Amino acid sequence: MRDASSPHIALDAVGAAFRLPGRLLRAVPYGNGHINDTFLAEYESPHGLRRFIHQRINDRVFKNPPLIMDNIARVTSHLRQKLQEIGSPDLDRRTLTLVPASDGRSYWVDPEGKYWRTYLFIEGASSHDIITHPRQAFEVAAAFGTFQAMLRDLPSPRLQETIPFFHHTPTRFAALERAIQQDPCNRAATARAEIAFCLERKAMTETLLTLHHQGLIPERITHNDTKINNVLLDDQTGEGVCVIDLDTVMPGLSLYDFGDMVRTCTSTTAEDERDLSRVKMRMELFRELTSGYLQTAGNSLTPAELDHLAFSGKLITFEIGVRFLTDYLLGDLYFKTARPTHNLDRCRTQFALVASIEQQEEAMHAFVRSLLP
Ligand code: ADP
Ligand code: GN1
Ligand code: MG
Repeated sequence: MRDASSPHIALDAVGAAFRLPGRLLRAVPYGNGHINDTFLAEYESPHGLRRFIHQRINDRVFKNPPLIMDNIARVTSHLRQKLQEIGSPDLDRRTLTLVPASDGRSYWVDPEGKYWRTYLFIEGASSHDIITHPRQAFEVAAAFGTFQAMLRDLPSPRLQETIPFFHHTPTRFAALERAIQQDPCNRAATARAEIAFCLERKAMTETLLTLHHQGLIPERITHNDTKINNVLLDDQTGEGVCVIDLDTVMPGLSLYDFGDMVRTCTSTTAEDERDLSRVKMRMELFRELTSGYLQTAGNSLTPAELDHLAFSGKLITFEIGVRFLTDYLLGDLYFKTARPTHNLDRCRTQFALVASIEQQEEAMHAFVRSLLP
């Protein structure tokens, strides 16, 4: 189990490495991300209190942090330019803004060789782990849909792949099969039902890639981690303000993004809910989500993409469940966990949602069709 709080980190040294105003007052671990170590830091500046996010990049997950930072710098400056062009009043809240390190680079390497970056803290907005109002599903989807639309004309070269085969479902499935076979922690016996659930559904893992190879689903610039808490919603209006967590922005399929929104925005339960009777795909939330996505990214979607919106929810929920199960079998090496069976619990929640989507997939699909001209 990885410890998220890391008490020995000297955040004053981190702060000193970036071009920040004034003196560090305090810094605390922040947010519920599963990957990076995130801190909210307050500085006393000549203009009053200023807040920033310091983030230590997880180098087990991201093997080449400078490559990620190169993508993020290109993406955020493109977004800023697009926002400027449309006269957006709120530039510092509508896209992440990197604070440069003292040497002008977008990151700093600490004496242990760990990579750090700093963002302006986005004030007056919050990330949510659970949907509490249907409108939030619309706002999350509209934010990711707008993000995708604004990146359509990102100047070349192609973005770099920060994690190769990230959403390549057959590769994820093969990793699970290896973990089952090797069973290094003798945990497979405790997950027999979940393993059987996976093996029965292997066939669906190829579907999107086949369509892509047939030329029916194009490569796009996608976010690839479109879970609900990677969008900040305005605290006053509830509007989707800013898409965050840009480490996995890279070439991908739009259905990866829509699918992960279905996973995290159509059930009112947490990702690790243990009462599986509560885990349900709620049609009302799917309707909001689909409307938000089609209103912002819909124009550019091909018929095959539109035809697979409902399916993508099932596939990506299944894929993330497969990843949680794999990590459980391997001894919790990848995702941060808070208890010994945390990854197994998360996997069970995903598979309960997959089962719920299977029961409603035809109705979801019919709703998508009803929105099309
Ligand atoms: P991880 O990759 O670990 O998920 P994130 O980049 O998503 O890390 O950050 C973790 C959390 O920190 C987010 O869910 C969000 O709550 C918060 N956060 C990150 N960046 C900002 C920011 N610039 N302004 C406000 N909150 C932020
Ligand atoms: C991780 O970083 P975070 O917590 O937003 C993971 C996603 C998973 C998600 C499951 C780089 O997202 O792929 O879908 O957990 N990010 C990475 O909650 O692996
Ligand atoms: Mg995140």
